[in-house]
Amino acid sequence: MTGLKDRIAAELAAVRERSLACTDADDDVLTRQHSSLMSPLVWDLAHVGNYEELWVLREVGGIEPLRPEIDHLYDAFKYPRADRPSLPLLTPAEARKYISGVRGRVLDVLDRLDPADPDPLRAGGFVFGLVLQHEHQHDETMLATLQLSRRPGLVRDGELPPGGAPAADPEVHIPAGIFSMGTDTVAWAYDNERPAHRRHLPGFWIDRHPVTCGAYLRFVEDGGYRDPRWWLPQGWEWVERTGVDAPLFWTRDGDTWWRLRFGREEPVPPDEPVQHVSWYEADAYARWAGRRLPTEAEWEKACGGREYPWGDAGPADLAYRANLGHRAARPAPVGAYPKGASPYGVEQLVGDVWEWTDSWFQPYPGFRSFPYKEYSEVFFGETYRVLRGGSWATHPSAVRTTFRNWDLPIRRQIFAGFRCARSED
Ligand code: AVJ
Ligand code: FE
Repeated sequence: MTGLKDRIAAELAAVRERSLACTDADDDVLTRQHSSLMSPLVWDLAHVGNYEELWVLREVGGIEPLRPEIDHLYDAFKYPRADRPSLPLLTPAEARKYISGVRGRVLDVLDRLDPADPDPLRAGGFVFGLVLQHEHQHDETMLATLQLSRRPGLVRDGELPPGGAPAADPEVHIPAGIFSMGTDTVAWAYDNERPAHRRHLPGFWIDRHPVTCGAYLRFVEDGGYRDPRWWLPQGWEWVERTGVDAPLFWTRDGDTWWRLRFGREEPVPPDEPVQHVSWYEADAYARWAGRRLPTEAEWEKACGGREYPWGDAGPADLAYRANLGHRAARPAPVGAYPKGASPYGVEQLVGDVWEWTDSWFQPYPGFRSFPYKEYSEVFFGETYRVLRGGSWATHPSAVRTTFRNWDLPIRRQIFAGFRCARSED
């Protein structure tokens, strides 16, 4: 079991390197509120350390609070994001010192861990998986904040494989039948992914690839944002109230469409999955196209029942399987990952863009909150829509085919797109 501890230690080091890279900026950039939707970056930085302190040091390690007076500042439920810049937050230097102090003690707790301990926080190193995934999720949130800040230069941007030729059959048929949804066996899966349960689905068709910017542009140019036929009533109300007429960060200049990406203007790339669309936009596009969004059950069935669409093997050969882990700062063109296809031949399910589904974020039958209600349970209901599959910004340890993300149907700053589905005739 030393293999597991070594892996955890390496992953903890890697995620911290990533968080520090996302916050390698002047104090002014870190303490300013770039958008009322987001926290100042320095809040996310100290919050991940505080979360690690609460769960690893206090809960598992039995260690006394290091700085009990700051807990309330980093409780995500205490103050709305818009109010966080006026709180007496740790400065960037204090935050870095605090989180590294926490981390040193966390490594001591890891050293003493017995992964065979049946306590559910300790078994298989669960609590370390919890804090690792939490920090990666906040790193993705920080990237969304940086994108909203419209600042150039802060974000790593590498090469991606080229796209493929247009698919001969752009839709894939998934036959009717029972499949197993969710998991009992993935060690670090969240409570909302559990328990595994059987579901029957009628046969359906699902897009081989996510919807591209080029396809989405046809909806825009066909007057999709001016025609209430395509929109649910609340979606149409949102269009009228906000005046949106294209994905977030898109602008038109004569006949050319541009998109702003981390402070740089670029022509909208026709073959890239569209991102920065709300659930309402995804839903309206699907209706315009004579289709619908897949349910999350359909999306998960299309993955073929493995931890990643291409198999259960970890992300060792990820570079040619999926665009995850912030290799570049954008989705890859469609067709870039034939080796990442699911057994059904559905591509780019994991990575590139989070995919909106038709489903509300609801508990699975037999759900039990663990280790705390505020991770999943307080969000269940008909308020949040489920997203699946992770984006280019998602780390492979923080996504899998059973992973469930959720957000309000108006949200567009996340790296979210979609694919379409349709029922059998
Ligand atoms: C699962 C991405 C919706 O960011 O609100 C971070 C993850 N939970 N800290 C969020 C999370 C607690 C969560 N999402
Ligand atoms: Fe958090």
